Amino acid sequence: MSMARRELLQRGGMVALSAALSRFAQAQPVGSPQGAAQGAADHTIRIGNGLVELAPDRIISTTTYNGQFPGPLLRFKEGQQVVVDIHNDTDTPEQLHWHGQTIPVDVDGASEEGTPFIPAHGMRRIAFTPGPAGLRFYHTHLTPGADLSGGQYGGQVGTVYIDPKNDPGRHDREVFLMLKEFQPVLSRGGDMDMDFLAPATRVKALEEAGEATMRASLAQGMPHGFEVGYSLFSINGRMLGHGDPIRVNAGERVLFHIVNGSATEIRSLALPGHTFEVIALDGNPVPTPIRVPMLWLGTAERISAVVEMNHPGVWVMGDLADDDRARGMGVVIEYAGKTGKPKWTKPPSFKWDYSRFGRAAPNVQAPDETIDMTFTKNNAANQGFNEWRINDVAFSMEKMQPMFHLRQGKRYRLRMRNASDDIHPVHLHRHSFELTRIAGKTTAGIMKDVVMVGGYQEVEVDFVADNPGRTLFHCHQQLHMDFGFMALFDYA
Ligand SMILES: [Cu+2]
Repeated sequence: MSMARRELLQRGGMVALSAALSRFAQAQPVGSPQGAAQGAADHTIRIGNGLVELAPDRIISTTTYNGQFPGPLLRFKEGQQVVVDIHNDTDTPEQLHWHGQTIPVDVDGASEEGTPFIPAHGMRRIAFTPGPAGLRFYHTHLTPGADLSGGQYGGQVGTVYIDPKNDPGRHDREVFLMLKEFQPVLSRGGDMDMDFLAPATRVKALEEAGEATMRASLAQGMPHGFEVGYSLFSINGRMLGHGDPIRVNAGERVLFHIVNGSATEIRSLALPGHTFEVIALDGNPVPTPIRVPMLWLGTAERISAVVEMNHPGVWVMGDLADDDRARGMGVVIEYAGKTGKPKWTKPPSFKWDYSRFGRAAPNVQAPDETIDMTFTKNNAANQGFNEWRINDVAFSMEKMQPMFHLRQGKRYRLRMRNASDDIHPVHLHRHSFELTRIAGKTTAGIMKDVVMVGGYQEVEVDFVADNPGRTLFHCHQQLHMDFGFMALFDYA
């Protein structure tokens, strides 16, 4: 007898059993909540192939949620349980990760932690209590490695907004933006801007070590490890100029919720003549909401920002990189009564410094323990791909061994030291962390679940071990994650 059937019998559901049995034969009712296995789900997600029309002559076939890209916007209420049915119509077992939520291992959506797979041509019903409030997202969580049709290279990305118990602030309306590239190709060198972070302070020892390792590899005749580039770029699944414009009225305050849904890319966003008042990072309100002329989002980062529409016209809101914008990374903002060709002007130069949104921290709360992590790159070491290591260990998907052991209730500091010249948007599952030191500068009060660690820089974040169970830490750059850049925490 299957687990599912035994559970149903124990709940005394003989009457409902025959009707329910075919439906639940492949399901795995999970979570403690009574009744989660009965009745209709609050949301149903179907993983399957779909067509995405980025532009009339740019229609791509990829794996999607509910046949659309982005996946449906899911609105949850903070603290109010949801039941979600996830059907997998593909030939491959799947994981659906609820990024940025403090939920149990069983539903988090990471096999490394022990979340059961959604079987190929099967389904899982899950139930969980959403939180914390704010902008989250959901995405597939596999390691496709060299297969650029798999994982987050495809269309399995959607936005989650968890409505807070209290209203977040004054605005006239909300607009959700999903930034995403398609048609990935392997290349031998990145062209991404790596020079936008502040402070720019590098740690000399990390730089010397990283440069020496790289020189030695090249001297042995190794090529540079593969990178990924894209030919198509989109906002909300449409290339610039091919979706509906965002229509605004002069004087309006528009709250943008922006998700970087990329598998590998760091994105920037500017709107000529306007500023962004950043009110939340990764969905969490910031202590100091200030105005900035542009936004930068590492892979999987989110920003909520209010734009006061005080510069009438027809504008391109887009990426600073001309090539990426020309290939679709932008959206038109059109004021009522204004017509003409959308205009783009390059904004003045500006460095992205997380600590601007924090509060000064003369006395940062001391952690119970500090965990040191050093990130290293082994150039082109794995079939031409760079292999990534944390404290000299590349994560093994076969062994899945926890590297760090936590004690419940303790406050931990991660001191991350990047001995490579890449920026790594690192992510901690099932917890939020507080930024405490960015490239030598102390800060406090900024709660996030992804942080960009600059090339040869050091970043410190603190978190409280308050959500027991295996917890995955990884770089959110898909190529880095798939080739070693992961580690598991568990709770003793
Ligand atoms: Cu990385």
